[in-house]
Amino acid sequence: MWKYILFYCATCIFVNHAAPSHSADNRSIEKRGAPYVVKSGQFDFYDAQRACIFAGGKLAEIRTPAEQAAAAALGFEGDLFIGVTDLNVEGVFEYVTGGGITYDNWEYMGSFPDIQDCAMMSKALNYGWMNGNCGQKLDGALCEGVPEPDPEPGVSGDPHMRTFDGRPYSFQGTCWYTLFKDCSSSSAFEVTTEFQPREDSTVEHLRTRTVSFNATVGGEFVVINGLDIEEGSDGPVTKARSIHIQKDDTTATLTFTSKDTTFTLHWSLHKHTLGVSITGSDYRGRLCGLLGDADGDTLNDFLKPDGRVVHDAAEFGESWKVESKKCN
Ligand SMILES: [Ca+2]
Ligand SMILES: [Ca+2]
Repeated sequence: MWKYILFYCATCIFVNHAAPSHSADNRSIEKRGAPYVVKSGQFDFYDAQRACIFAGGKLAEIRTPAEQAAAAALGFEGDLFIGVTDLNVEGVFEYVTGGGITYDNWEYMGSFPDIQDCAMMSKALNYGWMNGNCGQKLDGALCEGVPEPDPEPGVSGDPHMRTFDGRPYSFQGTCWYTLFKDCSSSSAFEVTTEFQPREDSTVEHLRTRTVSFNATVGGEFVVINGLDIEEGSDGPVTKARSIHIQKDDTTATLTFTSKDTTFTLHWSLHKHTLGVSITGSDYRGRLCGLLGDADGDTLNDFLKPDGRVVHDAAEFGESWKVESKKCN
């Protein structure tokens, strides 16, 4: 299973390697405010510890009033475990990774402190600390040191584009280009996108954005221009539809499946972003276009239609221009 997400924004396109979720920990909801991250979920203390470690950090070890204030500023709901316990020596609170605590903000030491050994931060106590049962399921974990997702969605400016294999590059084309297509002999599908200059674009400094895209699967096609959808086919559609579309006021999601692979395009008109996620392996190394070949190797991504791999982003980008299609 492999999965990628591509984003177009006003001036940028990038693909995020979204890791598939394998565990309940990883599926937890996240609320972020440096240096802390809330992992929401029905966690006991040990689940909470795992959730933070799984995310690349640890349970929050609050050491100063400023850190306490930063944690409280997250404004989370409910009660969250933090990295403070007296599991080792009753009555001696330590950070979970070691060392006696240098700061505390206890509001309540529990009704049975001898058997209550794990600290939580509670909204009901104005984010003061409460000593409680380690096995109790709370509302989540307060983690620290959790790295930012890489790359961050919504970054503007460079890089403008990122391939399926994660290569970032800048390319400001105008008109229609092949975003990705089936490059095997079956040529089962092709997705093209139209770029147009933004309002703030100048002759010296061309800045373009995606305004529409076209998915063709077999004889069937869908054009999404803004949020106007045009559908059609070359001939009578004798089988079930290949392309499925869901739309609301500002976004459209288009999916199609070929062999074992499902392609999902998330279009946001407001941000001019287009995300592409892929599940399946049959097209590994068999795609081509602006998003590269998706074989897992970043270095060979600038593959032109003539089969040559180049280093120049502009040369690569322009090689995928669809000359036969007229601009709007
Ligand atoms: Ca205790
Ligand atoms: Ca590649």
